Amino acid sequence: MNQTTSLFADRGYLAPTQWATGQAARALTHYLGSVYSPNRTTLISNPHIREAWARDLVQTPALINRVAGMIGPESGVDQSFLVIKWPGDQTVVPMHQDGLSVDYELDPLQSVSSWLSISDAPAAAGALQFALGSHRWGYLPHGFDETGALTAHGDQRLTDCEFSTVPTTVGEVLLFDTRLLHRSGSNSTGRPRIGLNVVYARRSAYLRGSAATREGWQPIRLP
Ligand SMILES: O=C(O)CCC(=O)C(=O)O
Repeated sequence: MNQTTSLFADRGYLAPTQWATGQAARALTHYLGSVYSPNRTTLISNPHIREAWARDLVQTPALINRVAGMIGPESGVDQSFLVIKWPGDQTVVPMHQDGLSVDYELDPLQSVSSWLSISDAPAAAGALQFALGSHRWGYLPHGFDETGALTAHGDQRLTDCEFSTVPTTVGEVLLFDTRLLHRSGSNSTGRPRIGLNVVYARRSAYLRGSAATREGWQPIRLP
């Protein structure tokens, strides 16, 4: 096992790498900051099937080459999710795992989660937080909270589980296990915090559900 593989196996995520140069990524920060309205938290499911910027982003060569190296070239996008936390936005994303919901479950060895930092995401802006090693607990029960957000519950280990904050800068991407518990806090800075979560999976990854029933499923095209 090389160092990268063993880090992924131990703590459940890889150190951030670049999906784009800061300059290219900042152009997208400005674009998204101008097209969406700052009235309330922006939450958009599967933008890659409707919007050109997201269609390009999920196919970014620097990202999909790594994904293909981890789960194989015959993979696709399972889902994407855009979150913009506007300045002073109190919204938090509760702890959850990306590889399951009521209607599907992904084999963690045939799927991988990613989170693309489309703006800087320091701790104060609501950076991603991981419960290191929690992927080894397997999938936990999930339900929807009062805001409609998917959240893990019903396991004693959730009560005292600790989260590590992983600040990122614009143009970086985090790759993590689809069982890794993660969450994010509010944005107390004066700038929007923009991130795109993309889950990649092989067609054969579906332990429940199938690629055919996933709204966002789309094969990746390697360069
Ligand atoms: O952007 C965030 O703050 C978290 C997004 C996330 O965890 C998800 O979409 O699964």
